[in-house]
Parts: sequence; structure tokens; C-alpha cells
Amino acid sequence: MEKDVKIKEIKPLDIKSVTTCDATAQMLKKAEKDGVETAHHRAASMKACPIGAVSACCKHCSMGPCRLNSKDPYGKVGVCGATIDTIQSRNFGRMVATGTAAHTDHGMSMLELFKEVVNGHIKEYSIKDPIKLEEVAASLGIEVEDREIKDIAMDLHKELERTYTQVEGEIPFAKRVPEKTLETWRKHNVVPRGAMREIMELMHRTHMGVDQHYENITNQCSRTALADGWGGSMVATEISDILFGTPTPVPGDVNMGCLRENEVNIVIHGHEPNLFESVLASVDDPKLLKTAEDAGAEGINLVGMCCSGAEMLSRHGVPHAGNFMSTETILVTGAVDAMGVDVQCIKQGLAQVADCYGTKLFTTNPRCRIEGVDHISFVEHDPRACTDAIVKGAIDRFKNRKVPIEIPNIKNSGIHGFSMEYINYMLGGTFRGSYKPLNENIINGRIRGVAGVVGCTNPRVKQDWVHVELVKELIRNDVLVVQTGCSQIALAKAGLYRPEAAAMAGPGLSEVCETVGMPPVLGLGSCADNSRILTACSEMVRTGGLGESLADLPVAGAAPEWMSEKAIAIGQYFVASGVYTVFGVTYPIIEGTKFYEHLFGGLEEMGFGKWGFTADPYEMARMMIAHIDKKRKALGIDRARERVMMDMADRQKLEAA
Ligand code: NFS
Ligand code: SF4
Repeated sequence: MEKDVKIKEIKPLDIKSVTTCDATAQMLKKAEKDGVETAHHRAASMKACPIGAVSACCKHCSMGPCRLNSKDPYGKVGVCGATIDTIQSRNFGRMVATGTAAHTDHGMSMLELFKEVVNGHIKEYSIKDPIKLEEVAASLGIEVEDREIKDIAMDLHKELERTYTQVEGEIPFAKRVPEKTLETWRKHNVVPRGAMREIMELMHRTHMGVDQHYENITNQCSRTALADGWGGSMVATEISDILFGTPTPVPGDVNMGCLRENEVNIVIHGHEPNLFESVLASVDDPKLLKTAEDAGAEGINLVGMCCSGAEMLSRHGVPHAGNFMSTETILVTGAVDAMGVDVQCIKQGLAQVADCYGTKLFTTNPRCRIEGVDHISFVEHDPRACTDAIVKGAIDRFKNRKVPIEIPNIKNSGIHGFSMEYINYMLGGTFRGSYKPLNENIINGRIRGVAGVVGCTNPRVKQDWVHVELVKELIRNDVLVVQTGCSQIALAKAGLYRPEAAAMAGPGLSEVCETVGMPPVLGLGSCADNSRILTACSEMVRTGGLGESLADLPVAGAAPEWMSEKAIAIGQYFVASGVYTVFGVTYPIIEGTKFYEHLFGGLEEMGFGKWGFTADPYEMARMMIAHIDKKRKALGIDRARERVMMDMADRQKLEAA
């Protein structure tokens, strides 16, 4: 061990039962040998509170905290009289508010960065995709003909700022929502005004003694979550594309084998692409490369983790070392010379593990500091000051490496970097880019439907296993899968991002994949890029033949190993948009309560989507496919699918038609 960290007795895990990621398993074994504790170990030794797990407690005021009985939820109320439905919906609302705040705060930073780039105050970044800039501006009704890029960009900034600050009216991207869906939103008064206003109102309404009707609270949950999906997150994605380029397919490697023993290894983990883009520039700097060489390194190796890593993998093919439940274990390799983090999903436990192996851990964002960890502030006007310092810190640690190095020899290659725009182009071809071929293949049944499988990994379930089994089951049944974040990395590690993985798909989907040369699973980037799924779904509705609202589409969503409040916000914006969304692991609710019936059924009757829950991947696939089939039936395209599957002659007729 690098420092005089006392070697702890670690209670060994049954490693096979906590992860299916072989690299993580190898490092967990090593961690135990080294006396280093990880979140996997802490999860095993800390039982989740059974009352909190089903959201049957409230600590919103000091007359409590109040605990209701999860076995008899209507047997008791809180001191103020709050019922189980009020308590659960308020707790849920707070999760939605926090998750939305995280995504919208990130989106707003991206928008501020954009403004400073456009007005020339920041020179380190530029507009990489002016075509996308014009497209987004035009879609919001901004005049683009014969105008300077800078003028269009300033107008776009002004328009998009309303996403956050507007107090009355509808957020700009409401214009993208299919008319019928927007009608439902207006009817129930859930069209977001501005994210700040919605979050504020939701926090107000969940205060003690304010909103005490679970249906009314749920409405504000929807309104707030929609300000994330069609607001904060969507702005983050569009601005990132404009500044850093819209993803197109690119080969990329994942897994811990991306680390290189003889090079300076730098891991960037978090959610802000601007930090990552600048580190990318730093590691290419000849001066720093020379310093690395002088230190005896063969080069500088930059790899990503978690969401910004997934974004960089999608945009530039930067190697990706692993998802959320591997961020501590990767340090156990001893090979990581520096890890730079920004915001979100950064475990405080990293500090201890980094300390044990002498890895230099740096926080960079003023929003996220960790006690005992060095902070180098990332300032947009001079980003290289921070990122060069990270690289120098890494080189310094390389020179003074003291711990033995063990890098799991596992690396998986695949194709990443799909975007709403590229799917358009890929399926439609250069001259007739459109969603028509996708819709046609859904209507004729080769593709049964589309599923978004996204979200975290969670030490309460076997890492990656639920993601991988679910996705395999879906593609086997001809469901095209789109992915983001940690889930995308789970499947990439399982090899499903290779075009050859099309062989694992059902006959219809594999035929489409082989024709186009695409994998059966399409990676879209980070969690904020879930907004790409919303945009793609809107495009499917607009293209025609699959109903009039998002709720009509044969699509479904899942976060099989979720853990964060952001995941709840994402789930709620998909549900409010009209999508059936199934979560795994656990769900903070008591089955059978009125609030439960509302989320898992009532919302659908109002014209929204609905929630589903199961921890079992096969059951999850069954539920999603049943929903897709239900939608196909309502659209009158279920028969087409049966014919395609059973009768070759009919199939040829359909193709000729
Ligand atoms: Ni999204 Fe979960 Fe975190 Fe990204 Fe990974 S844990 S909700 S996938 S890195 S945000
Ligand atoms: Fe208890 Fe009501 Fe206070 Fe919550 S708000 S802690 S239920 S008294």
C-alpha cells in the first residue's frame, strides 16, 4: 500500500453473485487481498432500511420523523395526519425535483458555455456543428436564411434560456412534442413553464402542510420531470452536439483492459463534456507528451468512465473503462495515475481507494468537492489550467508509482455513436434521410418495436446482469434497443455493440441490422442523451403510420439497475411523455396503495404512459414486449407481424408492396 493505510479485515464477498463483469470481479478479489473496501462490500454489510425502501417514512418536519407501517399502510398516519399516499408521493416528488435539478443545472452550464463561446469570451471551444445549430434554431422558429452563424447562435441562446428561467408559458422544445401528446399535457396542465419554476413549485408543494393529494402532487412531478427531458437534458444534448459535434458511428473499446501499463493512465469520470474535451486537448499537447516521455512513459492514455465517458465514446471513440459500479474497482488496478471527476455519481468512497493506491484524485467543479481530496477548479475561460494540472499530476504519480500493477486483460470492441440525426441518415440513405424505413420496418413487423434500456448499475443487484439479460431477450424478440449511460457500457462489455451481434437478434431485426450494417443495440451516449430517444420518438410519430401521440408508439423503456434520483426523474419524464417504463432493483412505493395504482395504471388512463416494476430481467422483457404488442394491436399492425413471422409468401408480397 502506498500510504500507511491500516489494512482492514474485509469480509469477503461471494464475488460471482455481485458482478458479471469479469474485470470488476478480478479487482474485487484483489481489493479484498489488499484490505480495501468498496461499495460492493458496504452494500453487503449494510442492510437497506425496509421502511425507507418502500418510502413509508417522512422527515419533512420536526413533529416527526414519522414511520408508517409498510405491512398495514392505511393503519396509521403521520403526526400531521399525512396519509401513506401523501408521504409516498411527496418523497417521490423530492426525488424528481433533485434529479431534474441535476440535469437542468448541467444543461444550464452548457448553455452558459455556449453563450461565452459565441460572444468570443471563450476561445478554447468553437461551434463544431453549424448545420445542427441551424437545424435546432429553425425547429424553434428562428430565422436562419442568409444570417451569420453568430447571430443565429445568439438568438438560439436567448430562446433556450427560457427553458430554465421562464415563469409563464411553455418551454421552447414543447414545439417538438407531437400535437396529440401536447394536447394531453395541456389538458392536465403539465406543460413545463421553466425548469427553475417547476422545481421550486414542486419543492414548495412537498413541504409539510401544502399539497396533500397524491394525484395533484404527481401532476407537478410530471411537469417538473418534463422540464428535464424536454428541457434541461435536451438543451444539454443539443448544445453539446453544436459545440463538440453530433455523434456518428465510431469504433470504440470498453473495459479495464483499456488501461496501459507503460503509459500514464488518466480516467475522467462524471457528466460534463467540456472538462473531458479539454483533457483530450491536454493529453495531445506535445509539451505534456514530452514530460510524460521524460518520466519514462510510452504515452498518455486517456479513458472515460460513466456518463461523460459514454458521451466521449459516442462522439470521439475515446476508450471507456467501465460503468458506475467499477469506478472504485478500477483504482485497485494500481494503474490509474490520476482520476479527474466533475459532478454526479461520484462516490465519496473513491477518496479512500485512491489513497490506498496512490492515485491522484482531483475534483474540478465547485459544486462537487470531497473532504480530503485535492480540488483544481475548472474555469471555462481557462480550461487548460485545470486539465493540464491533472495531466501533470498523473505524470508525477507515474514517475513515483509504488504499488504493483494488475490490469485485467479484457477489452471489448464495438460501434458507438448513434444519434437521432444519424439514425435518420443511416436508415434513409444520404438523399432520402428519414424515419420512413424505420417506421416501415415496424409496420411490416421485421422490427417489433423499440426499447430504451438505460441507467445506472447498483450494488444491490448483480452488476450488468439485469441489463445484459434483458437486452438479449429483447433483441431475440426483434425489439430494437437504444441505450445510454452505464447500461450502454454493460452491453458493450458483453459484446453486443459489434455488428456481428446481429446474429443474436430475431430473424426480422437481424435482417434489418445486416442490411444496414448496424449492431442490434444502438448507443446514444450519456444519460442526458436520453433526450435523443424523445426526439427520435417524436420523429417516428411525425413520419406517420404509428399513431398520433407518443403514447401510441410500440415502444417501452427500462432502467434495470437504477440507483439515482436522476433515474427517477428520467423515468417520470418518459412516463409523462407516454412511454411504459419499467424499473428494476426496487421501487420506493408500497404495492396496492392509491399512489401505486396511480403511477402503475391511472396515468395511462389519463393519456400518459405508466410505470412498471420487476427485478427479474426475463419478466421485464416479457412485460415490455407485451406492452409493445398491445400497442401494435391498437395500431392494427399486429397481424402484419404474424404473417411476416409465419408465411414467406406473404412476406414477399409485403416487401413488394
Ligand atoms: Ni445515469 Fe445513473 Fe450515473 Fe450516468 Fe451511470 S449511474 S442515472 S448512467 S453515470 S447518470
Ligand atoms: Fe410527520 Fe407530517 Fe411532519 Fe411528515 S410532515 S414528519 S408525516 S408530521
